[in-house]
Amino acid sequence: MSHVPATTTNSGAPVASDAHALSVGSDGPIVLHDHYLVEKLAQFNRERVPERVVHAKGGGAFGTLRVTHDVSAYTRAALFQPGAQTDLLARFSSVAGELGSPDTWRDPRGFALKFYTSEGNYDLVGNNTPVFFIRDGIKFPDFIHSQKRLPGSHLRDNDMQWDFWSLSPESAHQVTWLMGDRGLPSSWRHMDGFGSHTYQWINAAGERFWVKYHFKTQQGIDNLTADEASQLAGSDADVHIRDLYEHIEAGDFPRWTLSVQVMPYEDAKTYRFNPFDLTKVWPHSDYPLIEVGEMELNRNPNNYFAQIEQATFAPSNFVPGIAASPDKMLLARIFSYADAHRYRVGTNHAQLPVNAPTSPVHSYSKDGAARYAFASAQTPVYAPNSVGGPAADPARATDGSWESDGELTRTAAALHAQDDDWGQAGTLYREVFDDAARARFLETITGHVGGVKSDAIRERAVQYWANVDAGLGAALRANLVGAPVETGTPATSALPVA
Ligand code: HDE
Repeated sequence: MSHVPATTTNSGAPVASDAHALSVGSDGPIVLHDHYLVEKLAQFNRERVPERVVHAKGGGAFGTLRVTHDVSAYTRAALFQPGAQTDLLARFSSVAGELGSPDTWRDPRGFALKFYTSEGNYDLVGNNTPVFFIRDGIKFPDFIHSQKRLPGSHLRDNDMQWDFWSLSPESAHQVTWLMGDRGLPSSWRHMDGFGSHTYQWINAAGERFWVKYHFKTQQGIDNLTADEASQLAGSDADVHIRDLYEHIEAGDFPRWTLSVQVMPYEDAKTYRFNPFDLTKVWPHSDYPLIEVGEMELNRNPNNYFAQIEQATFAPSNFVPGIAASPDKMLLARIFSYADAHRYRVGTNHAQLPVNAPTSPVHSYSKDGAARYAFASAQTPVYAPNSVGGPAADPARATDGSWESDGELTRTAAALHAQDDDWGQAGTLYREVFDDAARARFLETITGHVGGVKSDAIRERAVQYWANVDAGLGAALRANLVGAPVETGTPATSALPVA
């Protein structure tokens, strides 16, 4: 018989049985001091951590970023230096669905990356779309509430979703992306990834640049039809998790080409629209893609819960040479994610192996639940100190900076000539979609808006699309005349959230 290890308790002591609780006689009462029975049942009750409040359903893998081009003129970040190779973790996700929901619901897809760099972890937490629904983080909880479930019935509701969108015109660009073909990628391997926000890069001379990240799939873009997505939602809710895992197991490693758009620091002041507005893209004709390197995913997790469910990605995890920008959404996220991790995984989430940096940690944080790593007994727990403790080094760290002035205010003035909400959505619809894509798009929004029960909200939604493109609005209105009001949108047409 092959030698199998003896079963033990969590404390390592061998156990007598996994089949029989300790009882008085074979059919008598069980005894409370059967601590192994208690341990199994109590541990079972505590197997879950709170799921992510958005992006709950996902999967991921480990891999490598390999820099193939020289962008050191723009950043001194170690991971982006010529020839650098950096290990990484990627997690892809849908947004609206809870942990057990189908991978193929129409939705943006999370594209979260954690780079284990020599200067600390760098997290780039993006989506498969270059823009987003809103441009001020204060709206995010309300937006998500409107896209999820009614408080009474716990059901999704097209009226709630379109009420929010039609009252938030800044959402038009992202909703156009979403209702288009890119809302139903055929797998995580066949979609692009974006940092979405504008970030700041700082080079070795301290010069600052604004950048946007693009991860172009080398597998090619491939999308599902609404019917395919709907069928898969019923037949294989985990189709994307399965696809990624099995391709990596088979040695068919997915790759993406990383490029950046670089805007000179001073250009931002006179650009024709706010370059930090997350609902807009920078036309490549203004700032072409500059190739940086290649991302490959080549190692599956050994344990999904420990390495994917407990993975904590944070936009606040910057490294020297990379910093934030005046993008209000990015600045709100810099607070939110680390807060979510302390709540969801625990105070010392960054000490879990999947979240721990490969570079040394010399922080003055101490104690806290499940504290695992700690400094030597000789290391002081306070700064400043005269006993050789770690000292902050402004020359190495980069907080990033930019000029800013004006009264504190709660407004969103359109300060640039093209700070509008409809232009780029219309360009996407008219110039990027081809005829077939436009036809599918019209069919999709007809289905979604057709599911709105309120005449007033439906009318506002038609006007929303007419603002994007007059012909589109007219075609939608024509389709809706006499259209049956759907009693409930099918799974794949369940509206997305961010
Ligand atoms: Fe998120 N987002 N988000 N989001 N987001 C979370 O963090 C949040 C936004 C994105 O695989 C949460 O750990 C705020 C934009 C991804 O673990 C939470 C705002 C983009 C993931 C959170 C946004 C994203 C999250 C939920 C508005 C693309 C999954 C649980 C200011 C650029 C990461 C958690 C993973 C997860 C907050 C908007 C992408 C609640 C406040 C914009 C890929 O902290």
